[in-house]
Amino acid sequence: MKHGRLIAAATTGLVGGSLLLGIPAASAAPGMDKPNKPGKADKTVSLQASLSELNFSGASGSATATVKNQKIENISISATGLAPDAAHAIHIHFGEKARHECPTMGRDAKSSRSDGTSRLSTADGLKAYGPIVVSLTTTGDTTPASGLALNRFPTSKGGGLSYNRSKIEFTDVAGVGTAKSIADGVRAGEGVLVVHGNDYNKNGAYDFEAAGKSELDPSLPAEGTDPTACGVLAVR
Ligand SMILES: [Cu+2]
Repeated sequence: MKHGRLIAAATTGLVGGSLLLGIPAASAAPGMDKPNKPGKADKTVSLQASLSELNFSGASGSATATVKNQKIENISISATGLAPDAAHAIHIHFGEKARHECPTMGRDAKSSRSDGTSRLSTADGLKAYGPIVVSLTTTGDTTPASGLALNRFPTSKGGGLSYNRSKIEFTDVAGVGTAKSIADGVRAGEGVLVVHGNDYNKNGAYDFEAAGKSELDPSLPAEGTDPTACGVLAVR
């Protein structure tokens, strides 16, 4: 009797082991070949960013996004303390070799205002956040090509801004990666949301007095393109 029990126990153990190892039990579980859960190709993540000031702007805010595969299903941003009644370029930045974080004035700011105050240009922050991969415009194109299309970015009303847009496709970006590699990075929490535009001398306009020309486009004032708030789009 004792011997028989041991054999039975050993046999049961083998059956259990084969199940754990994934050896097919298809005949015992018909219909289980399509599990009732998202497939590997269906990757949806929720991201959240807390926006903090750059360039001593006093701006702050938050953002949430849902990214499915290579598409931003929806992104919402709210911010306050921005240069009032001015256009604010907003981008998702990402670089394979970037630090995937917001720059700091102490570590990254290499530029100066006309009065000598340290300032962080968009280029100064590249090692931290990488190049533009998505332009969060209000209408039309959302690729990096629209990065400086200030007439299609949201305008702050009295310094406050809210933005919402759906169905934005990631695209291949030369020098950065494919749509898939960029989306993979952003879904992994490596994308950085950057809001631009500082009226440094608070004269009611982006002009050349306080900080000269933009390093991105000398026809634009640096006030219009320097970062003003930033947050990492972290996985919730
Ligand atoms: Cu940007």
